[in-house]
Amino acid sequence: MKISLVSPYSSLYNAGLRSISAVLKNAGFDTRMIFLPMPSTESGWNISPFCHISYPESLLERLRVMTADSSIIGITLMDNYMRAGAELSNALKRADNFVIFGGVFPTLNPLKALEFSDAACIGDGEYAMLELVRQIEAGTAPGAIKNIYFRGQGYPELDSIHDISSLPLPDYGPEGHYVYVEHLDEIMPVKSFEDYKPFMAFRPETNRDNTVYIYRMETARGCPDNCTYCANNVLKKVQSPKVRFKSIEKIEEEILWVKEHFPFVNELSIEDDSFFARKDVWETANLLKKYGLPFKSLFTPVYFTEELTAHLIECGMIACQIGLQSRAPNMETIYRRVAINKNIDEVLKFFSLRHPNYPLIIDLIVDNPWETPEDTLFTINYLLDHMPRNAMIGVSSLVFYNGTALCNKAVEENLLDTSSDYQLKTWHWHRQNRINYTTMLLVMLKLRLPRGLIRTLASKPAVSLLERKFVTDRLIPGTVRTIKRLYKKIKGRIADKY
Ligand code: B12
Ligand code: SF4
Repeated sequence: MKISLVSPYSSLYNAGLRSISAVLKNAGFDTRMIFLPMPSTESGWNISPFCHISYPESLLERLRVMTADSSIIGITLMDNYMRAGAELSNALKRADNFVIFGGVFPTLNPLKALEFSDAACIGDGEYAMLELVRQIEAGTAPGAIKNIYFRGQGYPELDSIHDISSLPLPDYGPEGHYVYVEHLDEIMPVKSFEDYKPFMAFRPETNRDNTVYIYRMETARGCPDNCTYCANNVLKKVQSPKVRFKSIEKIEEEILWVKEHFPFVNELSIEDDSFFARKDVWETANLLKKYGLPFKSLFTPVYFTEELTAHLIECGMIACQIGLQSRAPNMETIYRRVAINKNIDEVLKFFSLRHPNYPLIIDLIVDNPWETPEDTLFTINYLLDHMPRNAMIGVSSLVFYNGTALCNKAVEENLLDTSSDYQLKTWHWHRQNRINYTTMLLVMLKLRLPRGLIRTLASKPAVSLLERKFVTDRLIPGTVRTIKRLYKKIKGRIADKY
């Protein structure tokens, strides 16, 4: 029996779907994996405030042909891919096949997911999918499977995989793997591991002689913390309240596999929500050092210590990303980050004094309806005073995820229109209909404009003059859109010329 597993994500990483495929293959089933990265529809240069990921009919037709032999079609989805999932399901659903959605979107929005699919997988999918495949192969009407919410039936009993080290390594094919190549408008078979090269290259156009090839990997699932806006808020309830760590041996097994099959990989990106929170993070770093693979990771201020960070850098941590989101006391409370932001002073001091040029990325959230201009100014002034010279900031627009504490608060206070497709709101600050003046100050900081200038523009009189409806709803978004249109035109002309 054939099973097609489809991913619409722009990154080919897909730890979840690859893990499911590996488990099915180990049990003797025949899977096909189809990756449909469409970076252009997700590009920051677009101007829509929603994630409009949609497919040309020609692509859908090719997919219909490719999946005609499949009894089951599994599609992985984050919220922003909801429409993509609906389009794929509408195109590929037949009377004699079964379409199942999995990933964060159906986990958080099962009823919405069931509008477009036969079933929604809640949380871990490996063994749920295996049981589904077995039942369908046996010719019985599938039902009563842990983690699977069948349309027309009730919410399922839940289960999660306690020992994630027991899972096989992710399935990278190449047999039976296909990737949509947007500029060719073609779904190409992956013929060798070498074919992954362009998809693992980091900014290939700017790094011609010294391309960085990144392998993304998970060493854990989950996060020890529980911020009110984060999907983990729900995942902790339906998946696992505790972080599940892979053993050092399992991590080593994956690294050895990568070295053998992707010898061109020269960097790792550790995708764990909070790498510094690993109990054996020290030893894990030693392992990465042993194999000479520089790495990037994410962390939360509360897990910072000088010794640990110095050790990680010594072991090859060449960049890291830290969640701050806001430094304003009100916002830290609203986000439930009072305790976990607590070491941020030490973090910034450490990098300012010891590694002023280190590529540290500080993540911030904007467009929070409870945040006042004063709150944002508090964060801006804090960063102006403490941020290391060459640190970068990531500015994301708040998206409400169904079932999170912050989303519930917004619904209770009538701040969110739940009849709209709010799941599709983009996180790009520059694609919003309204862009606050204070957001622009953060952007100036991101662009590393002189801090003296930003301080002047962040003065109270400047903010009270410019944080006004005409500026935030028309002037700034209008200017941003014009810049984007001009950029697209110039880019188009350059492309025509060469
Ligand atoms: C790695 C990661 C990424 C990577 C790789 C994504 C990829 N292609 O795989 C990158 C960095 C590219 C990325 C980008 C983004 N991400 Co991200 N990312 C993650 C992260 C940290 C881990 C995901 C992961 O690999 N988990 C491990 C695997 C094994 O678990 P899994 O994917 O959930 O899969 C399991 C189940 O869900 C299920 N399942 C999954 N698919 C399917 C399919 C079927 C058929 C079935 C049956 C089951 C099933 O079974 C799997 C195995 O058990 C999560 C955080 C988290 N806690 O999940 C955020 C997360 C998924 N990302 C998130 C977001 C918002 C984004 C961005 C939209 C925004 C941003 N500002 O970064 C972008 C989107 C980029 C884009 N182009 O659209 C949110 C999604 C929220 C939501 N409600 O949709 C999360 C949950 C972070 C958060 N804390 O809120 N991300
Ligand atoms: S620390 Fe990050 S990943 Fe963990 S709950 Fe908070 S936002 Fe989510």
